[in-house]
Amino acid sequence: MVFQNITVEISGAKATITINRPKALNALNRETLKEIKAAFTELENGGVVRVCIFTGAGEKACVAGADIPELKELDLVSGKEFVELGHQAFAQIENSKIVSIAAINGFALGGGCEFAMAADIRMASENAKLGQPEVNLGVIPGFGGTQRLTRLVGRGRAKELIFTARIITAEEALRIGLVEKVVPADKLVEEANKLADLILSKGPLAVQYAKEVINRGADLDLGNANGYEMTAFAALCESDDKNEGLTAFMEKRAAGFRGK
Ligand code: CO8
Repeated sequence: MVFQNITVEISGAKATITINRPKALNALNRETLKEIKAAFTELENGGVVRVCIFTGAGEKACVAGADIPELKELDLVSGKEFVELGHQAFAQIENSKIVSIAAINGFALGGGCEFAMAADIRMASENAKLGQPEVNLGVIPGFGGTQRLTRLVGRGRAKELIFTARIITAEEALRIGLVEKVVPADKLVEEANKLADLILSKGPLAVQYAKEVINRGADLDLGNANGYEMTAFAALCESDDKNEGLTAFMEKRAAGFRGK
């Protein structure tokens, strides 16, 4: 598939999707969202890629938000269609078997921050700036920001950030739990790849089930959430990976997982 606004690189079980509209600071217009969705669907259908890194082209921005000229044209009907497209793309990433890492190089604002929050893990460069500045434009976060930010940093912090449109540094984002790691800008790609490789070295089914159980349990009461964990654990006990992982430990060798 040929894309105009993104690039897709695949190396073994690892993919990198780079949003590539640097002149608009990689802002998400409809076409870009459609391309992200199509590329990710292709990775899922291929069944080979297990970790996907998302990042932005250029030095300045990961993604500076939804595309502002396109936003300006929206009415009730087209506005709903646009938010639905963003929600679908981000929910697909969040719920996928593929683990996602947002490598935040520079600005991740508005829809860009929302994109990063749909990923499983967020790694930021020291110069990254994050925020939900939509109220500056007279709108609210529309790609899940009101909900995912609240779940990540708590209701009070989410409200303070969204009501004031305050842009925060990578350091503050780390402190409040909006990103998991901050690294020097020139090491971001390397560190994101190292993290991807580390995850890829683990039992594939175990990582996949862990993601599913964490996500499904997050919005449930503890009893029901733990029910998911028990079911997933029991299912893994029947897997080749579990047999291989435990045998390898006892034989003091590296495990050769096959994801079965
Ligand atoms: N969309 C389109 N173009 C953009 C965007 C954007 N979000 N952000 C920057 N650009 C463009 C600029 O217009 C400029 O283009 P040009 O050179 O042609 O004038 C170019 O990128 C470079 O930008 P600046 O000159 O402004 O660069 P600065 O370094 O001075 O500033 C900032 C960088 C601070 C990132 C600044 O560009 C900025 O504030 N951008 C807007 C950030 C923002 O408000 N993002 C949120 C957008 S709203 C949103 O994401 C809603 C999500 C939910 C959508 C729901 C749909 C219904």
